[in-house]
Amino acid sequence: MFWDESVETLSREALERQQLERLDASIRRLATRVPHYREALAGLRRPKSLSDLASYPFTTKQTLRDHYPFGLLAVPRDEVVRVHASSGTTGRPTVVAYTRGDLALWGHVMARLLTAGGVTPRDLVHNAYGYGLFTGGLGFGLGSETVGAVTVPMSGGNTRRQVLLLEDFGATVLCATPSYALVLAEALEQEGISLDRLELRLGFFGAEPWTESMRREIERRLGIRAFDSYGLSEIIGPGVAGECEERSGLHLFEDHFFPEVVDPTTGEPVPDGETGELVLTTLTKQALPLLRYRTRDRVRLDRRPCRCGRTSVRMSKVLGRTDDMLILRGVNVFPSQVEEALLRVEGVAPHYVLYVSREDRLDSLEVVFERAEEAPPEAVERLRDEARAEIEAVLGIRVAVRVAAPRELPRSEGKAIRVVDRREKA
Ligand code: DLL
Repeated sequence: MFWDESVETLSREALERQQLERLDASIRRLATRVPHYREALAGLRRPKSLSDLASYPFTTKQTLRDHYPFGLLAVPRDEVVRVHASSGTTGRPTVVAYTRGDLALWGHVMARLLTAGGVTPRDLVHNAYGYGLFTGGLGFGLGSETVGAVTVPMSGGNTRRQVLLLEDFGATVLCATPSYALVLAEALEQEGISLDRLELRLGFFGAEPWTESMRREIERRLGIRAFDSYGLSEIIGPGVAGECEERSGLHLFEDHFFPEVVDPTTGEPVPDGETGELVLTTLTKQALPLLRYRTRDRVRLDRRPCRCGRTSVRMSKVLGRTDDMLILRGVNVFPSQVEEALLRVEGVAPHYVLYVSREDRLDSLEVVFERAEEAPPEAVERLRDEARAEIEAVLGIRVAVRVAAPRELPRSEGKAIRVVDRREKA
């Protein structure tokens, strides 16, 4: 049940003592080894308590861009053994680096994450996260190997082959983006492979937002228990936080990644239980330690003990991004709200895209979703009206809705594109 009980059930006092020691060491490393931080930290005192962290400067994606590709390294280049990169929406990717020690740390936190969901050395892990510069594939692969499970490095794509091997190898665990998990479910249905021919029992999904309704859909169609996994390349990749068998929040591996939640506008800390932007400080990373990194992910934290026995803070699902929030005629719209509303409607398939446009200086939103099955025109109309009513009730604004045919919308092998914003940017 635990990968490393001694660290996972540490008392809060012991944990906080360890965090402060590690924070102090990490800040000293940054100030002596990284020119950017030497400048940013000049004149600041060493932290005496964890709350002192709030007086240190933030790091943002822009900081990483400004020092592209290797300007923030805290070790000599010859200690680096791996790089990854995350594709940004604009221009150059964000590059991150690992020492051998960082890879061992990554394997350790990923092993904790997989073990918390019930993976053991007897499992066969079908890893359909993309391998390459994206951190999903190699991160989950490393974790699965660290646990000692048989690891199948499928990567994304070639869906027919994936379903064949899922069955032939008798995979018990699936790792994929939630949107790709549904593509696999669809392919299994198309190939006529029924669930009793599979041995799948667990799934680890993340890298993109997904809702509880999506979880139920994946669980039903793949016959598994689905767990949410969170992480980001800048901090380590997947392995920052993950659900245990209680599935009441994601245990954040705070002995290595120190979390704060701040008001995204003012940068001021918000109390536990309130939603704000997650800010992470690495405590033990070597190649690329980061101080107060603004993730732009909106979450809540819960420090109450979990029934599983782990003492680490739990974070909510990612409730949206501070920057994917759409503002339509003054109304804040999160794609996840639309997803929740849509999936409440019988006959809607979990594939949808939000198109935002502006005509005569007025924003409009069109939601295109697929129907689950072929249906006569009257039924399609009914589905459209019902979906529109659900969405409008949640958002409080008028939306246009189009019902696409089954399998009409493009499928992604990695992260799904849910929003197409056609408004001209100022
Ligand atoms: O997506 C790391 C990862 C891979 C996590 C596989 C889980 C599974 P990046 O490509 O750097 O890294 O993207 C990081 O993805 O800031 C979130 O906005 C989003 N994200 C990651 N996990 C989740 C999740 C990987 N479980 C960005 N729910 C993050 C919602 C997620 N969003």
